[in-house]
Amino acid sequence: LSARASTILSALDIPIATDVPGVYDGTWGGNGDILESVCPTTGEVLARVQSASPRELHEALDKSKEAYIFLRKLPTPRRGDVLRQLREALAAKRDALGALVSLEMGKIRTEGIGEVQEFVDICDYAVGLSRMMNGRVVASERPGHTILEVPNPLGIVGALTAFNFPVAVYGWNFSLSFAAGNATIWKPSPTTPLCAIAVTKIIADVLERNGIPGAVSTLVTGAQDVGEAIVNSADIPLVSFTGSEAVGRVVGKAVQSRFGKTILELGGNNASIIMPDADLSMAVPAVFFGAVGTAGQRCTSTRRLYLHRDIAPPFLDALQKLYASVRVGDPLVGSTLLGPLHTRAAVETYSSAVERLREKGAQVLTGGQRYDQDGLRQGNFVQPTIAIPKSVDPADSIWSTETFAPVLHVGVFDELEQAIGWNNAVPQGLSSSLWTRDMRNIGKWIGSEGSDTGIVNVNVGTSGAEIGAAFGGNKSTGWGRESGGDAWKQYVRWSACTINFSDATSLAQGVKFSA
Ligand code: UN1
Repeated sequence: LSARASTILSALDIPIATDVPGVYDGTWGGNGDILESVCPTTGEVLARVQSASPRELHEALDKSKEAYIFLRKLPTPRRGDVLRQLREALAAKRDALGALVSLEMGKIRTEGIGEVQEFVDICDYAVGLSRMMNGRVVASERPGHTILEVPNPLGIVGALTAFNFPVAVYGWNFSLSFAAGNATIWKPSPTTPLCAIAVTKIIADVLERNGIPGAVSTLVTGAQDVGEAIVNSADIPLVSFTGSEAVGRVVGKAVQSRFGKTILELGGNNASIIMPDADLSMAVPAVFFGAVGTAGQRCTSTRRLYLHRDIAPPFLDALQKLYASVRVGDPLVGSTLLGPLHTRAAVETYSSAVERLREKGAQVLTGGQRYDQDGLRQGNFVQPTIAIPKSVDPADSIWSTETFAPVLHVGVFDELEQAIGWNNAVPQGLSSSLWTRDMRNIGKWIGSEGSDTGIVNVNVGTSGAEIGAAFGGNKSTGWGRESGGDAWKQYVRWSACTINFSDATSLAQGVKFSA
């Protein structure tokens, strides 16, 4: 193993030069298939991870059930206290864990650390929530009666997470799920098992110190079969899935067919709209970050750019200058802005998307190739690309599908209504952003005639949401909401309890039923 990798793994107590156990339910194990964690920058195999066998999966579920029975009795503010300790433990490892994200996933240093910060932030949020996960008292129409709406834990929550946020998405789910009193079982992306193992070690340590069973945060690394077992398990009332629309459709149907609940965080196909009165010194760098940041591998990445005709030429000039200045290379190097795509397969997806754009007569302003010079050839590096398709036809797959790579599609409009129409005309509905100084445009944009996405920004790019707001999207993005807002309410079962404190019975709606 390279020194670059071994330093990072050692700092997080991940074994080097032996197979790494990838299953945790209070004890570590892994007798299933081997998953290889491959560094997207160098192509080196970072570790061989032992995934869950069917039997271990079964045991992990049993352990999770027992752990839930323990956790549901712990008062909610006490759970909050454990999350406060977890917050401290994560913050203490912020740099080391951030480096592992850069090493294994490929995002740049500041974004790797930022992702750990998201987990820290959501812990803080859940600590606060742990004193505020309140139900309601409802006025009853009957004398001497009271109605309570009571949140109770669900049981086991399954979290199936994606490669692009290998730490934070579990953080969003685990923090709220734990505060609500559930055990959580985590199947991470098969290509980022080390991040999951490192996070689980940190959580397990905090749980152990508090005498809480480790299986309240169970880890089962594995491939499709492990995911399917969670999706189909009647013991898991809520499945939170982050990934593609194609897989999300299968997960959604399967969970629905057994009357389970889902939180789906699927594709984004996010647009930024630039009005002629926008401050371009703010808008251009924001579009640059939205489209090129994380090498275009956020659900919230900017994929469509709609420019008002009056500012289109200067905007594109300024944007191309930024694209030309991008520093590409090892994401662990502090000055790098563009790391690799996560997998070889993603490079293929990128190349065929660019090919299709060319076939369809799009003008490729910049990019379109792999980087294959020395130092980059071993990794999955691709040039960030700006393309102007011949026309804006939202029905064309160029516009209607999400390509998880740094490809930005540009269209030119004359009226805001037209751009909002284009924004809304795609199947996905995650994030969108309008750049303007005119409050009339803002009113239109955030109102009933405006953007139909879950995240609707003004003078803020499409990506980089804070945890305080509910995160998620509408339409084929799946309607799920995670982290802030009312997201916690999905991690509980609600009981409407009518209690009669009086000495007489009475029926609702004044119904009489006596002989
Ligand atoms: C994702 O891409 O799945 O808004 C999550 C953002 C981040 C989270 C993205 N806070 O870009």
